[in-house]
Amino acid sequence: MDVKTKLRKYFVMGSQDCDGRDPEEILREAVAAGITTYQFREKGPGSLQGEEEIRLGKKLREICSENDVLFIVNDKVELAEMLDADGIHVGQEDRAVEEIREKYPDTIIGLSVTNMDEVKNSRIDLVDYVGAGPIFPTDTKPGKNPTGLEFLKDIRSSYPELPIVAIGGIKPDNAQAILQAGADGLAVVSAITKAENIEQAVKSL
Ligand code: TZP
Ligand code: MG
Repeated sequence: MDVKTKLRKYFVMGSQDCDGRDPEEILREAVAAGITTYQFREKGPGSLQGEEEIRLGKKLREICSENDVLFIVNDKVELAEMLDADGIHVGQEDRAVEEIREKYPDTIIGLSVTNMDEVKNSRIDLVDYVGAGPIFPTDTKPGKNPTGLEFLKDIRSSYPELPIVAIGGIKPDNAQAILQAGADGLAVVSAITKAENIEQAVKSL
């Protein structure tokens, strides 16, 4: 399966997103229901750091390996190497894509973009996909203005072949519109972590 196909159902989660539930259990349920990529993102209030983060990362990495789910690490390049991740996802303020690509010729690199200027000013030629958003308002990562679906259409028309993963406020009821606007994949946090029924949530994305 190529990377674009693997990005289709992209679950982003750290322990801080789990409201006290076991992240391992949530990931297992999501994997069983059909997610194709998982991003390990320990970030913000309540997140694990250091040894605890590594310990959890190893367990989650193993769940992905056993189930043929791509395992991507957010921001932390050294952690990604230590966990033998399939890829690294960085934002505009994180480690430069050039530097990561030079050191890891074969890793999957994802880059966050929040507007067309960022897309045009980034080394799109060096990344495997862009994470575009927040598309809709979200409480999970407040502070950025939602782009709306137009952003996906704009990226798609400028870069017909570029894998695009949409993120931010994505729920089963807006999933189809997002795919129709040009996204190849749907990245979600709360649509899964806060779902009453994880299986049903994943299946309807
Ligand atoms: N980056 C842009 S929006 C976002 C991230 C990590 C959070 C998305 O969370 P949710 O709960 O799927 O809206
Ligand atoms: Mg980042």
